[in-house]
Amino acid sequence: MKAARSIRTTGLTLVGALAAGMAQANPVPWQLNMPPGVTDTAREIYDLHNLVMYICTVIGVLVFGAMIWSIIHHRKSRGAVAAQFTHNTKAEIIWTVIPILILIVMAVPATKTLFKMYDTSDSEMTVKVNGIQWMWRYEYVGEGVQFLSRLDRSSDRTRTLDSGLDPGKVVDANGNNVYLLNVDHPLVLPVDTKIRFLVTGDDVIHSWWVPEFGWKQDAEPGIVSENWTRINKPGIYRGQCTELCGRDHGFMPIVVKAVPKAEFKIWLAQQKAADAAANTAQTAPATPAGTAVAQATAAAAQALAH
Ligand SMILES: [Cu+2]
Repeated sequence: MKAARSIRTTGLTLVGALAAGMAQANPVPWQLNMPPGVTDTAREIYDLHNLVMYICTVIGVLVFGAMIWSIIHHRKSRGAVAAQFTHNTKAEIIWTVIPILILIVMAVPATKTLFKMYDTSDSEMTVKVNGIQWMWRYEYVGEGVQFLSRLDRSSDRTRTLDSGLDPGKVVDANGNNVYLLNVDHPLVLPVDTKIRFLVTGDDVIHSWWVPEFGWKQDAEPGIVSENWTRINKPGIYRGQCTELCGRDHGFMPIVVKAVPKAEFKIWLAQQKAADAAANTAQTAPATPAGTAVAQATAAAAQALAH
């Protein structure tokens, strides 16, 4: 009874979340199926998955139905006598041709989607993703902006042996548990933009995976792999490294913050200004003039931030 109620409540929560069009990638208890995703690619994969699932269900019902019916109706206690023939050409042709047709029906849309997934032409921007033991480096190619993205300090403190801290208490602003799923610097990306990713590894093979985008890409040292995405909805999307890459493999999550285009431009300008200010502060001599330059740059960064 209690379980039934909890399933019902969870179901309602899930329906509510879907109805609100919530772009939150956090898992929900009793969640079924893959996430429909927030990119066209993810949506197509989701639909393909459902199509194949329906076909499998129909085949399963027919095959098991015929088996169960035969077992019951032709059982020995009813006096059934087994037929003695060994070959039936007509039956063999049918059970060869029908599966081939079913496979073709499934392969056509799947291949179309695959071709689309590998087509990185007409990308509007490029992000280089570099897997490092055990963090990610993101570089906005041509913009001069790059940074490291590491496990957030709260998860890191909690996961330390004998920390005595409760993983259940590592939550985001909305109270969702983000233990081992949060980073210090998320990858900020614009929505409605075709973004090409160049994915590589610094030391060992890692794999960059955000389920809501519908694909994952191995990050291999010495090889630059391509992929792309176009995010349709602003939101926070979480992922993980999915290649066993060493001791702290489980501690290199991925967080993508998708924002409207205008907001992204402001963010990028802020990053550039902040980098410039940091460089000036580092290289400028400790003279009143140098300090003035640093202050002016910092002021410019501030102005851009508001
Ligand atoms: Cu890794």
